[in-house]
Amino acid sequence: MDNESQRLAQQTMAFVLAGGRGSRLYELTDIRAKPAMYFGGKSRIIDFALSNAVNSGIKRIGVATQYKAHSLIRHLQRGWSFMRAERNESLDILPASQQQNNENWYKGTADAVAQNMDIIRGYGPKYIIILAGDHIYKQDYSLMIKHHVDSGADVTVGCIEVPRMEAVGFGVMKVDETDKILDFIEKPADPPAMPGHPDMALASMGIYVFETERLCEMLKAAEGKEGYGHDFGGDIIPDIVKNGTAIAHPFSRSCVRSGLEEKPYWRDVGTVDAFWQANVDLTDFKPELDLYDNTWPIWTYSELTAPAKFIHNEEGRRGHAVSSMVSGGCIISGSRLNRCFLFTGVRTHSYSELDGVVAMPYADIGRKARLKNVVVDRGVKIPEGLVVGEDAKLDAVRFRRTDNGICLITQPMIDKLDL
Ligand code: ADQ
Ligand code: ADP
Repeated sequence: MDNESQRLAQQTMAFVLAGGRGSRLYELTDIRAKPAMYFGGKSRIIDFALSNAVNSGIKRIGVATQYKAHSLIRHLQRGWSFMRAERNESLDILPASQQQNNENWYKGTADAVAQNMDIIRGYGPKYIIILAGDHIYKQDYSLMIKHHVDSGADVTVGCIEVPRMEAVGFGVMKVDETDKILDFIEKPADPPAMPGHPDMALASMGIYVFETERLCEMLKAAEGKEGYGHDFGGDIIPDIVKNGTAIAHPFSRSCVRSGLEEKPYWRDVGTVDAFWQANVDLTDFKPELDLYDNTWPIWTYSELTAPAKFIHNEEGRRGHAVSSMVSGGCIISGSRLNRCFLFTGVRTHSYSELDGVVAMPYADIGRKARLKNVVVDRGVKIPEGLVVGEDAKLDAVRFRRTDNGICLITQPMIDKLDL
């Protein structure tokens, strides 16, 4: 980070959009917003965007919450209170107006910013970086802010190359050799390919840098327009591409990588399959994401726990785990684990066999259970002898089984079983 980009980061406020539901995670987001989902043992998904902001030198952060915000707000209060006013730091939690059970409090992502403009301007940031609270990646935003300032554009949009068919869920852009965005289509049914790469498309990461006053004017001007959907990807960005200057900032220019990481890492863990895969991938011999990189820490709320414990049971059966990650407070008693990811405080009891299990905090795996390729929600008590992952038909009836054969198990699903 050079001095210039550091100085710009200090003049910037990060505004994190954390209100979305993440409906493709099904029951996992019934009680919590997607940004509050656990990821990688200790953290929640939102910790990645927030840590990137802090590690980039940004001192002002606002988090807009909306859908099922309780777990998220509690996490932010517990884990992020180290931001101190005495050091000119702040983390403001900005819930949509307090009506309950109404999913339209903020009309869209741009409205979430517009409604909080007074609070943002109160801090006087010259620049604002809009972030989504639901991706896993490490990025030095100060380099992107510098790119924005150097180019003099109205907006700078973070972008990444994705397989063309996956781009249907993203904003897709066409750029020239100076990074100017020539065309931007939100969620196209048939995403345009990148020149020379027929299988790839250039997708928006949903990260935008603006000059604050300029954004304020644009949001005000948009209000009067017919058909305004209050969305950055659907309205504001395409409008700037047509009537102003929008610049694309390739993720590869500001992603943070340790010696271990070969490629830039950016994941949307918005489906049960993607969530399972991204966690299990971390147990690889050489994972694509380095969680052990002390130079770019992922800050979080960490419960006080005793160390993980591996024990023989009374009959001498060993408890062991290979190619697995086991968080604090876990007790592996007389069970065998392979390719598993256990979050805080998980218990596995004697003679249980676990392969490809992602178990959220305080899950409890009963004796003689056999689980293969599952996600177990927080605190679920898996009964003695339960077998999952060996009979696709039965699993599909009992649990939420994906086309790729991953089963999501929650406590209500267990309670309904007739064992
Ligand atoms: P989407 O993925 O559809 O597209 P969107 O639903 O707009 O994302 O949500 C973006 C972020 O804002 C998410 O973090 C979500 O949690 C949050 N959010 C959504 N509605 C909100 C609200 N009313 N209040 C507060 N927060 C809210 C966007 C862009 C695409 C881009 C992808 C990249 O529109 O162009 O490609 O993100 O993931
Ligand atoms: P099993 O695996 O046979 O079902 P348990 O899970 O009841 O057995 O306990 C196995 C062992 O785990 C206990 O004998 C003890 O050593 C250890 N253990 C269980 N709970 C705790 C705890 N709260 N603190 C420390 N060790 C514990």
